[in-house]
Amino acid sequence: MAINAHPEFIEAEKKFYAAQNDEEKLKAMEEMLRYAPKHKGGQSMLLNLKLRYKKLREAIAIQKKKKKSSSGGKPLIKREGAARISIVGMTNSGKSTLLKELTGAKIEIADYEFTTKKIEQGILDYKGVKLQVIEIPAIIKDFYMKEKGPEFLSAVKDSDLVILIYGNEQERKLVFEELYKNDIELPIIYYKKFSDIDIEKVKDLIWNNLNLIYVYTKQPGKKPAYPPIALKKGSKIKDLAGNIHKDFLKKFKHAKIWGKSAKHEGMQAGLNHILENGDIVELHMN
Ligand SMILES: Nc1nc2c(ncn2[C@@H]2O[C@H](COP(=O)(O)OP(=O)(O)O)[C@@H](O)[C@H]2O)c(=O)[nH]1
Ligand SMILES: [Mg+2]
Repeated sequence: MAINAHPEFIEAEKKFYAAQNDEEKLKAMEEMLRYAPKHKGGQSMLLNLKLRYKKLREAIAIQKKKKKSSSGGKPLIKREGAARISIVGMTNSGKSTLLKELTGAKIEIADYEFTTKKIEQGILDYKGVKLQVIEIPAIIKDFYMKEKGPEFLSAVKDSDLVILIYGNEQERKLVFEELYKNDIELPIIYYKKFSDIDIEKVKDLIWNNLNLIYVYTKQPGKKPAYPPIALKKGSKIKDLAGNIHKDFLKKFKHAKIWGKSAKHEGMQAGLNHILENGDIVELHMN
């Protein structure tokens, strides 16, 4: 592209286009700057190159700072329950309202911007399973550069599911980009702002996207115990037994199963039997 460019410059430019990451790009740009034509005809190109170099150097510095603050420091909020769900969206999108509807948390809801400056949380009781729902303060462009942005984002990263509330397509994209730019690649439920969906349906939708099952344990001759126990989908009886107590695994004789995974009521099963949502399991010990 450059007129009367040094062969070194052309080499450096090739390196720039072949660069695999920002650091390599920056190095190539340094070389380009060194060998860029300094005559009058090349001035605007040189200026442009300097500007691009500065921008990239800043971007790399921010990335580094971000990594440091998201890996160090203690989390803003402790994990609770069987899973964490993060509600994200721009300001006034109805995040606090949804959090309140899902969990009954007492939080401030007001129609002025940026009401929530810290993470709010509540516990959603789904058929006896406790799930942590948190509300992240309003997402804005380049969120990670804002005060506490990295900490808020790492709370999202530490979730099992994201609910992204949006008003229009542009908002949806902006919030998604902010998550994506920060390597948050979690399952997302897109929730249109102020949509009047039955809250029980929203709870089911959340549960169905969590990759969890709940199972009831029972003792012989007794009713199933409440609350149920949450396990990862695909869990086996040995996971359930281990979850209750180490000794259960050692002393295990067999289990009796009622529910979806049982071929018939009270079916006898061993440690490798795969459980299904809503199963009732009776553990027999030696
Ligand atoms: N019309 C309508 N307004 C709502 C709805 N949900 C919340 N709002 C109002 O929108 C404003 C912002 O709600 P809020 O939940 O605080 O949003 P946040 O900033 O995203 O936490 C408040 O005035 C709410 O009363 C809804 O479903 N319909
Ligand atoms: Mg709020």
